[in-house]
Amino acid sequence: MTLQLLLSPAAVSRGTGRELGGARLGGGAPAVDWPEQAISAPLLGSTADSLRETWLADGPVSAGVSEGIAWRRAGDLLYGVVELAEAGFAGAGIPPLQAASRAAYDRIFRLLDAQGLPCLWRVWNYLADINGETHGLERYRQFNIGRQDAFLDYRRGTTGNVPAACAIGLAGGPLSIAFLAGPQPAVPVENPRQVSAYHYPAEYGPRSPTFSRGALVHPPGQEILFVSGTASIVGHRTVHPGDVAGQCRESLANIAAVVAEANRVARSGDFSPGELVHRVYVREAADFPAVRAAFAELAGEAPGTVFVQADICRADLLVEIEAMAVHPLAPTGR
Ligand code: 3EB
Repeated sequence: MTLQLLLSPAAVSRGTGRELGGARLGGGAPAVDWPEQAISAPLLGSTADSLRETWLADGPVSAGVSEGIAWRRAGDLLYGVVELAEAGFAGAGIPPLQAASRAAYDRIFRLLDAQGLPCLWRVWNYLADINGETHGLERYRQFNIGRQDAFLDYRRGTTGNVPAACAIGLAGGPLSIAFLAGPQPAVPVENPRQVSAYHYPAEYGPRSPTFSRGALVHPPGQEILFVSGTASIVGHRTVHPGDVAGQCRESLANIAAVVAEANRVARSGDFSPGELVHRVYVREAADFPAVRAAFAELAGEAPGTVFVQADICRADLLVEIEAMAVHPLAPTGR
């Protein structure tokens, strides 16, 4: 059961029955019948108003809805999307976003256990007003508490073997979490230039974020590299505050470091920067020309790159970049 990532105009919405799931970026596109994460954020430099990213399986898919998670399964691969309105979690004496985050991950872990596919490989997290403060705490930090609580609830480690991820702020909307899971653990990858996020010191919040810098995952016959959302952080500190081009270059240097680390353990041969598909989040639309220029300097044409206007999880971060690539794997290897 192999996977293929398809980028298409969102106007194309008829399924073939082989869609595992995906994401819709931008606004105002028709609904589809596979789990699709709505990322309502303006596309930058795109002729289309919206784009669709779809994971296609090469065999039959089954589908279900479990505790509000819309999911599809192909062989031993599972993709799901859960959206939770925070209002439904008010009144418990803890910040609603924190409660919703814990509930969302608790539900995901129950689904994975029920499906016998316990390993969370890659998670895409989106929340409204990520840098806003309520209950005396920045909302991203509330999310981190709820997420970590769920990992602890289900006796999952909160360091080391944790999924690749991104956590991005949108203008509004529910907490939205999409995920890809499988039967065997991902091979986590860290970045020697950065403190692991799960070891960030307390100055970034009472609980560290639970994600790895990257992950190698292995659908049968494939190796996929996921590079998590990557920002202008060296050690644990933001570098180049106020300099969006500098932040973009530093983010790409961090991605190069993650790819180099991944290549130490990759089973399918080296991943090269040129084969990565990037998603670039830019905080201020006005910074887009500078980001595009700095990105092109280092990454060249990079077909498949999508630029999106969205908020980053630290107020001083102006850009964040995630990336992925798919390799075939020789039949003998696993
Ligand atoms: C950082 O390196 C930037 O909380 O899941 C990047 C990727 C970031 C994932 C997450 C946060 C997350 O700390 C922010």
